[in-house]
Amino acid sequence: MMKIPASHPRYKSLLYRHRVVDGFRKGFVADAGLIAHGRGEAFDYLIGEKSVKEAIIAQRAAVAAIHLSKNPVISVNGNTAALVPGEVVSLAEVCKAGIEVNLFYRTVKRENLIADILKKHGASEVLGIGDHMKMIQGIESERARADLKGIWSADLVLVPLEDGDRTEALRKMDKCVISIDLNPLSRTSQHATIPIVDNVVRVIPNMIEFAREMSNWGKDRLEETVYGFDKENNLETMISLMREGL
Ligand code: PTJ
Repeated sequence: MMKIPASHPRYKSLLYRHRVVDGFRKGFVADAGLIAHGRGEAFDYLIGEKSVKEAIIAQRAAVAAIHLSKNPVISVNGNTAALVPGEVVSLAEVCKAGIEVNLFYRTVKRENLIADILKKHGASEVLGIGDHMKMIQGIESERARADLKGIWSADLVLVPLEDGDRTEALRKMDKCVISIDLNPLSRTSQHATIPIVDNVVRVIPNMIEFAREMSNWGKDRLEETVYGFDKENNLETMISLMREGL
């Protein structure tokens, strides 16, 4: 990976950009993943590249929902594997969630590379690999694949950085969908049960912290946090903040 001088004023942004480029060169980030990352950078700029209050509220509601769920699964694609592989494994551990590889531009090679990365970061089991998958109705792409032990039977799915064809289908299956997408207007953000409009590189570490904090909370307090979340208001505020940012 290219060495970026730590003194560079945009060090962090460049570091993450190069992680995605490096992932593309190694063959596990899709070429379109580079474009997706650039789009994310632009939205992030508009919110000051920080987790704003509304994003934190969404993240806390998301963690409370995960703690209340019976079979939560974190879906991992190429960009997520490049940006926050270790953090995803830690979050899954704290929340007792499954980890499943799920790709839009699926190839077996990419799938296996991503599973290896997650295992190298400590994942004991990575779902979504192999030929024993069910196909989710209403999705034309390879994203329809769902592991019987994972997304297929999950009551909650966390979907970081996704194109817009799956969230609606998962909602139709009565699953709670938590999205992480910097675009508040995307179909994913609009259709998710709890959309988090923030950068995945900040969201996952925040969620780990909140998950630890809430680990001994009772059902009532967790439910209060989930039901207190106002999705429409949250998304509208995020859009206003971006407008102001412009
Ligand atoms: O690895 P694959 O094959 O599953 O493909 C992954 C990509 C991301 C290429 C695929 O899902 C795709 O084409 O996604 P889109 O339609 O470009 O949507 C990605 C969304 O994530 C966009 O709304 C971006 O603004 C947003 N985004 C990009 N980077 C980040 C992000 N959101 C949060 N954090 C980011 N770092």
